[in-house]
Order: sequence, then structure tokens, then C-alpha cells
Amino acid sequence: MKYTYYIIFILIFFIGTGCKDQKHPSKTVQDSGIKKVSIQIPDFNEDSAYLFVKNQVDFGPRVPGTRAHSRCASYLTEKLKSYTPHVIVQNGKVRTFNDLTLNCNNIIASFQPEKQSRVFLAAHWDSRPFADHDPDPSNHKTPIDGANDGASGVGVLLEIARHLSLSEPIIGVDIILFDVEDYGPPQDNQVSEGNDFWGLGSQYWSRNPHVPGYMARYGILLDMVGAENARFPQEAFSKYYAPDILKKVWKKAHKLGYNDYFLLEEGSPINDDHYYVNKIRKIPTIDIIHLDPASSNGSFFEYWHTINDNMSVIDKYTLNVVGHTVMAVVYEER
Ligand code: AHN
Ligand code: ZN
Repeated sequence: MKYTYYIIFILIFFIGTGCKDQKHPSKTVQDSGIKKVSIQIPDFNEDSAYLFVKNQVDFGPRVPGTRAHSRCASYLTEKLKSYTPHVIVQNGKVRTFNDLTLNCNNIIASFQPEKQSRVFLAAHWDSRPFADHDPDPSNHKTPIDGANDGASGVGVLLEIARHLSLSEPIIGVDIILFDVEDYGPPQDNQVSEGNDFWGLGSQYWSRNPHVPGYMARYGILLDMVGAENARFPQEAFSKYYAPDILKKVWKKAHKLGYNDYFLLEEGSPINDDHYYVNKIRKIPTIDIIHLDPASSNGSFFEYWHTINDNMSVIDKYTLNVVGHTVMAVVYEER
């Protein structure tokens, strides 16, 4: 009798482990009918991504022209150089809404640059010079940490870059960190053509790509991807310019169980870096961006362009939701 229980226990144990769903099963796909390629999606590490966000914020607000900004540029460049020898810092001059000429440093890291079939992943690394949406008007000229608005997307991309250095996907990947995205005119200083004073770094890159005639299958921009319970509706320019990419990414997110984050409803159009890449460079590019029509600013996440966009809003799980989804998409491309 004792033995019967023992055997039943052993059987249950083996059936149990045998059926257990692995977090990242290795998939085998038929590649052009000849050789089989095993696809393993590496484990996105949210602690690592969080640290990458914190390291940027620790420099202080990364406002173009400041010491914190140039020190952070060196940090990002060196970090990316530890993952690939192919890092370019593209320097250009851009003109702001208030007629300043700023140095713009777009930082580009390429993985398997020899491959024709490639995608790019992007985020902006500068932070906003003024908290013009802060509820307290005395903060309206204070620069922001931009933990979510800026650093979160870059943190996710640095973690992805770390994985790209450890295991190669089938396609080539470029990671583009755009500078001077967030120098748009403040709320109380609206200028005509004000919308085109956002995304100055991506406008520069779109007209002057780091490789002449640069092309990619598609691009994915990350903007404000670190707040707790983030919501990513389908931003309208992404839906207009890159509907198939949008569907592919949202479908993958849902397959991974992230339905509460990647919403199937449409979000308002945002003049973000992807808009200029679509318009000028003509590479279909989507924006994974936290939008919230119920927030007090009417469009973006609650602490957008306030001094409260600091490390306290960053949630590791959200970084994981986005990083895991993007890595799954990239590593399954063939
Ligand atoms: C506009 O408000 C038109 N664009 C803002 C894009 C942005 C700012 N993303 C992050 N900060
Ligand atoms: Zn911003």
C-alpha cells in the first residue's frame, strides 16, 4: 500500500514537470525550407533595465547644452560600445522654437551591420528643460528628470542591446537614441509651426541618416514605457503609417499575456520621433507610448512634463512588459 502511494507520487511529479509551460520555449522554424533555425528569446531582465534608467537619471536632467547631458552622452556611448563595436555618435546643429542653436547628438549602435534585412529600435535620451505642465506654476521653468519621458525607453533599449551582444537574432538591428526630442515650445509660449519643434534629433537623422540611404524593414519607438499600469493605445500616426507593424507587435504582446497594457483602442496622434521617420525617411515606424485621455494634461501619462516624472514613477514590471514584447518580435523576425 505504501508503495502504491509512492509510485503515484512519482508519477504525478513527472507528469507535472513534463507539462510545465516553459517561460521561453525554444521554437524551431523552417528557414527557406533548407535549414532549421532554433529561436530562443533571451530573458529580458527588468532589474538590469531599471538600473539603466536610474543611471541616466542620476546624472541630473539631461537638458541639451548642460554638463549632465554631455556626461550622459558619454555614459550611453560607452555602454553601447561594450555591446557592439559599431557605435556612431552623430553630431548636428538644430534650431529651437526660441531660436537657440543646439548641438544634437544622436547615438546609434548597430548589430550585424552587414545584414540587409534589419529593423531599428529607438527612444529619445534628452530630457525636457521645463516642467511646463506641473500643477505648481513656480516649477514651470524647472528641468525635469524625465525618468519615464526619455530614460525609460533608453533603459529598455540598453537591456535589449545587452542581449543582442550575447545572442544574435536572424536580422540586423540598429538602436537609435535620438537627442533633442523634448525641446518643444512650452504651454504658455505657443509659436506657429510649434509642432515641428518637437523631435529635432529625429528630424535631423531622418534627413541625414548615419548610413547614406539607410533603410530598415520597420522601426519601433519607445516613449514613456516605465510607469506603473502604463497604457499603450494604438497611437494614430503609427496606425496610419505602419498598420501591419502595429498589428504584429500588439498581437505578440497579447500572446505574451500583456493585454492590459497593449490596448486595441486608437490613441490620439502624437508628433513624436516616429512621425518624422515615417514622413521624411519613409520607414514604417510605430510608437509604443503611454497615452491617457483621462489624465489632467488630457493626453499623456499623469506626471508628463512635471517635476514628478522621477524614479518614483518607474515600475520594473512595465519595463519588462515592453522589453519582453519587443525582444520577442525582434528575435522571431527572419
Ligand atoms: C507633442 O506634444 C506635439 N509632442 C510631444 C512628444 C513628446 C514629448 N514625447 C515625449 N515628450
Ligand atoms: Zn516629453
